Amino acid sequence: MAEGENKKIIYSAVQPSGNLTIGNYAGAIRNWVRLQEEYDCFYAIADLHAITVRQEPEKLRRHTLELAATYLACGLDPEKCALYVQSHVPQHAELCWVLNTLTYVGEASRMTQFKDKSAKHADNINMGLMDYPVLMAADILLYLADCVPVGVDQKQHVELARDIAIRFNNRYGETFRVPEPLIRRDGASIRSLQDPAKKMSKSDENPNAAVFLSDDRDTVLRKFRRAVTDSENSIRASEEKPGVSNLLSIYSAFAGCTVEEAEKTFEGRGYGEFKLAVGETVADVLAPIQAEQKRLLSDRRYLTEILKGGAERAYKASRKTLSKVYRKVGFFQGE
Ligand code: ATP
Ligand code: LTN
Repeated sequence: MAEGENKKIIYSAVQPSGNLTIGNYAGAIRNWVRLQEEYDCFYAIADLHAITVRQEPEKLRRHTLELAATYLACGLDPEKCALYVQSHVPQHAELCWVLNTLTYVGEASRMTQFKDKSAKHADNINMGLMDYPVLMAADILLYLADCVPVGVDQKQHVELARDIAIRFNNRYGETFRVPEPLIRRDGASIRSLQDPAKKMSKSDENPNAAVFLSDDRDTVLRKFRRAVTDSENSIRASEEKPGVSNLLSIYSAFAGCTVEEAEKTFEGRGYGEFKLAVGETVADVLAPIQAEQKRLLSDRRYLTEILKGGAERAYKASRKTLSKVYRKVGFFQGE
């Protein structure tokens, strides 16, 4: 990038809704670490989003601090990016309100995640669940983000954020930048180890479906040993082999190679050996992250300071956008 040229802005977040899975790592955080070297990055802990499904207050608080420690342990550097808790910056909820008036109930109710979560939490289809992508649009647009690194499952939400930005700009004049989703070819959609038709999710009821960043080596190896494959005994990626394809993409994300290279590595080998190798590769990456996370969690004062500093940066960056929005929509802001 040429000297003096403004750096691109990156925005992303994860909900503190439980232990992170290797899907969150491969699809999101791993990429954030790379991006912080070159861009202005804002990475939030999306607690406002998390309460759209029921959370126990004490657990939510604990998961928030654990997620902050995970961010740092995965290599995010608070000098290079703003790491903060979404609810510490009131502009998110404020902009969301304005954007709600530009979003149609029809389009929000057509979102895949809304339909999935409504089915899963049929006793709690609350307004927040439907508003979820609008709050996400507010997150992204507040910082005038150029790119949003996420897994495939969030692409539709980023597209809605784009539509809302364009709609606002058309109605009130150029205000928001129209963001692009940034989705990696590999690792962007890690599937459940028990049912590869589903994405690996931190809130799956089946404990063997997901590998958590906090799982110890034996647990990781056991979960991979039990992973669903097929009866063919041939290690190649293909639509008819969702279990094996998933293991190959996990391996490629954690070993730092392409799926084609992974196929070559395991050519002619048996499933047992393959699963063990995938498990070992994942466990090797997780071990130093776990050690660092544990160390960080024993220093809550430090974590609190980092989050405070991140929130101050985020506050400053987003305040300008919000007051511009308030002016554009016609809110009186004093003579
Ligand atoms: P929940 O189960 O509580 O809905 P989740 O596991 O789906 O949570 P999120 O907090 O919604 O996790 O997602 C955080 C980030 O991780 C997003 O960028 C999302 O796209 C990415 N992500 C989540 N699951 C996967 C997956 N299985 N493969 C790749 N990326 C994923
Ligand atoms: N909904 C996202 C988390 C999230 C997010 C965002 C991601 C909240 N706000 C803004 C990107 C940009 C998820 O991954 N479930």
